[in-house]
Formats: sequence, C-alpha cells, structure tokens
Amino acid sequence: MHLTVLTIFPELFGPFLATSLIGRARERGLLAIEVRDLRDATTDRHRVVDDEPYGGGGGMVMTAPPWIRAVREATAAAPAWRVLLSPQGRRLDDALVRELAARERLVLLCARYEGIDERVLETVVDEEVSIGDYVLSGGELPAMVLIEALSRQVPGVVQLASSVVRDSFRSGLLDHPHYTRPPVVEGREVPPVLLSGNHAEIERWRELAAVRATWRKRPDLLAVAELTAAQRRELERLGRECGDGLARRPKDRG
Ligand code: 9D3
Repeated sequence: MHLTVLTIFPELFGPFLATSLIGRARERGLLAIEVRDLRDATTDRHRVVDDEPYGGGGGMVMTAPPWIRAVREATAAAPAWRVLLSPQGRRLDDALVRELAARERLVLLCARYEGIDERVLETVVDEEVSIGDYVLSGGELPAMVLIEALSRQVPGVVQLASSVVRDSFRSGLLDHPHYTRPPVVEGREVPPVLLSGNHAEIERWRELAAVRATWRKRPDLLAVAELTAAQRRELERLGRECGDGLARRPKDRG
C-alpha cells in the first residue's frame, strides 16, 4: 500500500510514522508513506496557502491552486484514491477502513483554517472522511488515525498473534476483561477460572465476559453482533436479571 500525505505541517508526522508497527512496516517495505509539504506546491515567494473568503465573514480559506497542483503531482506517476479529511466526511468505521485498505494507493489531504476552496473537492477529491463529530484544528490527527487503522489491514504488518486472529474474526462484541500479574491489586483478585489452567473453561468465561461487557458498555453493538448460543443465553439472563426497560446496572465499584 502506498500513501501520500499532503499537509502544511509535515513535521507532525515524523515520530508517528517512524515508531512501532508503522515504522517496522515501512522498513520492511510493506507500507510506503510519503509526507509532502503543501507549501512546496505554491508559486509565490511567501508560499501562501490561504486567503479571505469570497462573500466575507471571518476566518481564512485554503486556496485551490496549491492543492490541485500538489494532488496532480502526487498522482502523476500512478492514479490514487484521493481522500480529504474533513468534518463533512463519512464517519470512519471498520467497514470504511477495510474499503480504503483495499486501494493500492491513497492520497490524504489534510486541511487547516476554516475550510478549503470547494473547487478542490470538485476537481481532485474522491471522498471526504471524518473521524467523528467533534471539532479538531485540522486533518493531520485524523490522517494519523486513518493511517494507523489502515496499516493494521495491510497483510503482514501485524504479526499473526492470537489477538489478531480474534480481531479478524470480529464478532462485533467488545473484548473481555484482561488480567496479568500481580495476582492481587488493591485487594482485588483475578477471576479464579483464569488461574485454573482449564482452557476450555477459560474460553467459555471469556465468551460470556465479552457479551456482559458489551451489554454494560455498548449495548448498541448487540443489535448487529454475531453471538454464539451460550452468548445468547447469557444475554437473555442479563435481560431477565435487569428487567426490560430498567436502567442497566453500572459496574459495581465496591
Ligand atoms: C470551528 C470551525 N468549524 C465551523 C463550524 C468548521 C471546521 C473547520 C475545520 C471544523 C473543523 C475543522 C478542522 N477539522 C478537520 O479538518 C477534520 C476533522 C475534525 O475536526 N473532526 C473530525 N474529523 C475530522 S477530519 C478533518
């Protein structure tokens, strides 16, 4: 997979792209990521990328010519799917990550200021993507979120640990709770089954713990989750225990 990032803050990406999973994937040639300074596509002495909005009002708008030039340069050698990170975009989720990961080449446009000249969208953008309904100052952090999620979908980037096998199974449930040493923390013990050495029973406990966690923290996910028979029974039990229409019991914090 080949990514080009266009931004006026290329320095934000340095350590992020050099570290851990992504750094290793780049070293191993599984992932090619190029970060380009949008200002390199300007033609004036002061490398200006913004101007006042036509029609007045506050704020500044990113001008079209540097964007159009930069995207055309980035796609000159080979075509790419061109994504503008934007509050107006389609909300990023697992399905969108997989769709984008199926593209061989992506160009990610990171905007700043109040907005970007609409003709950029009309001429050199294929899709707008948002990472959620909250206000950030630009598209750089959203681009990093997207890059991290995408890189996990590139074959070979994440070593096939059991956690990834479970990830790729994706029942649509939350994870079960995890425990490691020491055995007692603030007087709290580890669920004894996890120390039993009985792997079939541990697997059953995790299966039910996952459905309980989802029921308590993200009940909306249960509508589309794929449940085993045991998980369906546990869900019915939780429903009876709580009573339909009553508030869910918050996690005991005794
Ligand atoms: C405060 C300015 N807003 C007026 C209603 C519009 C606005 C412009 C530019 C809001 C945010 C931004 C900068 N954000 C992004 O470029 C961005 C973003 C985000 O803010 N939230 C979630 N996903 C994304 S993707 C790009």
